[in-house]
Amino acid sequence: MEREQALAAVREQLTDHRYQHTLGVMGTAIELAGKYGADVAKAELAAIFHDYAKFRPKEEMKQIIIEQNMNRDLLVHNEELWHAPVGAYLIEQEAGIRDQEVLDAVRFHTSGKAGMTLLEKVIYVADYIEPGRIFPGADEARAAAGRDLDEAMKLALRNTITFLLKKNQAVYPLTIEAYNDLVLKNG
Ligand code: DGI
Ligand code: FE
Ligand code: FE
Ligand code: FE
Repeated sequence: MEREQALAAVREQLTDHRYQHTLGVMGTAIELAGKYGADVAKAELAAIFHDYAKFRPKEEMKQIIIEQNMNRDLLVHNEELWHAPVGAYLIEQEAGIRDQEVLDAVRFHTSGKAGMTLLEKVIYVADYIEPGRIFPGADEARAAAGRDLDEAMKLALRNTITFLLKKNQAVYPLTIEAYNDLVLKNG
């Protein structure tokens, strides 16, 4: 799919603010893919579609999780997690995206997981460091992304987990597994 067509499809689904975020993720993902040797076209497509389901009604997402036999654990965790796997499903259904690597990059962009592919890491990190992200820790992760993609992943995961713990929220198992995987492999 061409960039303009993909952006038009996504724009209808998002608020202006979230669309601007998506443009930021697209630019950052293209940069990271070029730097680390991921497929730039796939990174662009996954970035454009990564938040496609962000504003779907909670009930619709819940129904898709049940009907498509996604991990039932999702339902007891924060619904912020749902738009990633539901998005992967909907962009195949509604936008005809068939590339499994692209679909997985969307599927795991919020939780992460152990053993992420280069493309999945590019999207996860781009989502965290795109220029519109101004939360504490974003600059540190940005600097790390210039040196080492795994280091940036680890920082983003650590900050996300710390943020959840401070808010007394549960941490989704895949997020912990993503973090442990990087620490056990790279220290
Ligand atoms: O959709 P975005 O805002 O661009 O970013 P995202 O898809 O990374 O979603 C971030 C939100 O998801 C943020 O509010 C924290 C939440 N989140 C990420 N990992 C976990 C999580 N929430 C819970 N409860 N558990 C997690 O492991
Ligand atoms: Fe998201
Ligand atoms: Fe994220
Ligand atoms: Fe996002």
